Amino acid sequence: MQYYTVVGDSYDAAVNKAKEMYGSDVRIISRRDYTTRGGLFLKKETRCEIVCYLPPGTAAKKSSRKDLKEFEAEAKTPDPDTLTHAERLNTEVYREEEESESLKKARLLLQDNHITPPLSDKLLEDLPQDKDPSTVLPDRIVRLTPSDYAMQVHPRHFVVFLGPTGSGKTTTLAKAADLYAKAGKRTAIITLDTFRTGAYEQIRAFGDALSIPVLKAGDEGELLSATEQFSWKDIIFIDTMGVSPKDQELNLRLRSLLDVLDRDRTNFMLTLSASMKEEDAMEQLSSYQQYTPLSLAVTKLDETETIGNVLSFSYRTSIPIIFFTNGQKVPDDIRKASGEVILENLKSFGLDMKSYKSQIRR
Ligand SMILES: Nc1nc2c(ncn2[C@@H]2O[C@H](COP(=O)(O)OP(=O)(O)OP(=O)(O)O)[C@@H](O)[C@H]2O)c(=O)[nH]1
Ligand SMILES: [Mg+2]
Repeated sequence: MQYYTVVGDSYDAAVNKAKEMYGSDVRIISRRDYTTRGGLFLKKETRCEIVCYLPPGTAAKKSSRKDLKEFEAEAKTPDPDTLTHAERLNTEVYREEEESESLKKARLLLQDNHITPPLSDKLLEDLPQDKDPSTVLPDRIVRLTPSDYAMQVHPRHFVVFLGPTGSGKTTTLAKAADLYAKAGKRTAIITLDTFRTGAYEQIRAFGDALSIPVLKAGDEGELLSATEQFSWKDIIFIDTMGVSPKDQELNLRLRSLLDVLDRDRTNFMLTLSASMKEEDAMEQLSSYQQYTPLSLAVTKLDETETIGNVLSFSYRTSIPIIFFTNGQKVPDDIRKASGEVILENLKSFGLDMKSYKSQIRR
């Protein structure tokens, strides 16, 4: 396979240039940000170098003669598989030298927190060279993490908890229902999980303890009647069964049940464990894509060291996190998502949380 190196003033500029030169099918395999050396009369400038290739079977864009020259000049990157060990080391050493200390530190901090592209790329964009990244990045992370305060404060009439088995849907739903009840909203719970033994009893026990009414609905008719009984409530929380994407029959059942709800009045909340890898979260999202999840509940913060994977997922999908949960206790172990919770869960930044919290704007 042929690899091409393209340099631009920024990542976007390099990608656009690559597309212009080689066609829109180009795939990017790596990027490197660096600052030109500068000199007596030369300003230091930031550059982004990307290495890309065309997947087999895609035709390279037809180049004009002028493009061809540029193409030849730029297409100097060897196939990494053909490099000797010494050549690879050489390349890496060269790259190490080019990267500034602060960029290196910033990359390590993001890696430590499992923050991945495209969020990590955005965070590193135009990073000031004269400032310690551990003071610049936390603020950027908070700002770039999608949020939806309107949805958090005034949820839609139906809030449906979706997510993989055991991710914490039922417990989080009970905690959230209590949170809004305490804030003065009239809340109720309907469970669609009538298949699993003990599922209704579990949510019913939470409802009884929190004084929130619970109904179960095993078919469309029962769901309709339950929503009518609770129509005077402000928020109706709907619990679902964890469904494997492979279980087509159960997926169809869930789909036809949820079709009863008025979509415009429904917020589908995807519940994911904080320790879930980003790729697995993407897979979960694609299996629930038909419902267009509008928000995330991130559970089990207490069981993980870092939250970068879920922040990266939220950024990549533009789905805001509404809740974090941090323990098994119902209803206590829940936090509304906020800059503060994000900051508390970043590691290696050496943050003095108290003074930092007082500085942030949200
Ligand atoms: N440590 C910890 N455990 C949690 C948290 N949230 C939920 N759990 C536990 O995770 C387990 C599964 O929680 P459930 O709420 O039953 O999960 P679910 O998604 O409803 O599971 P299914 O209905 O079987 O799909 C229970 O033991 C919960 O106590 C959390 O924030 N931290
Ligand atoms: Mg459940």
